[in-house]
Amino acid sequence: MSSEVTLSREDIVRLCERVEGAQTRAYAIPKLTDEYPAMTVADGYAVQAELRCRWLARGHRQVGWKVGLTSKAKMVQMGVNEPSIGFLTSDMARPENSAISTGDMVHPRVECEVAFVTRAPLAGPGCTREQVLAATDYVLPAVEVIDSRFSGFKFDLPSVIADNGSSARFVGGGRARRPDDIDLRTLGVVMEKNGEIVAAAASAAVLGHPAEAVAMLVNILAEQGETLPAGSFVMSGGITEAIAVQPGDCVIARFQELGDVSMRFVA
Ligand code: OOG
Ligand code: MG
Repeated sequence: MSSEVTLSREDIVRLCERVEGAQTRAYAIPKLTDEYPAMTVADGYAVQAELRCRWLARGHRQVGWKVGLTSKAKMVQMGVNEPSIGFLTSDMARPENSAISTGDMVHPRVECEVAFVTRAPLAGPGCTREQVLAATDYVLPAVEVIDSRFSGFKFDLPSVIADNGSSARFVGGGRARRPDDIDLRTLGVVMEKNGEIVAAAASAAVLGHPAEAVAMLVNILAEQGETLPAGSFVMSGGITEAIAVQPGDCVIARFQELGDVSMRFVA
């Protein structure tokens, strides 16, 4: 990590509790840098690590990780110029075609992503796209429902990292494929909301190739002294910009070669 931890242990715990309260009770908070303007990316990850410890201690099961802010569309939308990572737990998963409640989220948005499931462990530094592809069991289409806990969905990198990359829900579906059976750079993706196309892009939007984002994740994990175990579920980052949803909305993400993922939102 190019930055150092500057927050005290007390401040890390305090900020973790603030984020945790906003996540579990679904209310908006000001971005953390309003109070801690000198907060660094390393500070953001220190708060995220504390949050992860608490979720796991409470019995939540980690299923993998997500990479975010990997596409130009997302960086422009959020005003950030560097990717970030966050953890995913089993209770964030929702079945395909299900009704997802918005009452326990602040201001949910949906984005189309390619998800990877690994069959061999991966470790950085220096992890490459080729190593990721060799360790991948299959890829599948997914929709991430992100929910920044920050007012107006406005944040900077240290704040969004502390908020676990806005992770809230995710839905995998469609058709799982072996990574060497398809060209992961050129997959066309269309997001429909209530029958209308609201976003479209190609998978190369994610760092030229979604496996590149997974390699970057593994290298960020290495900086935190972690590896990516076999059997991990990894969301490689929004291909399109994120679209706001509300109760009554029906969303279908259509992926070339990988099929569709649908869900609807209820109060
Ligand atoms: C940060 C999370 C970004 C992605 O796929 O780019 C993300 C946010 O936009 O709230 O998940
Ligand atoms: Mg995402």
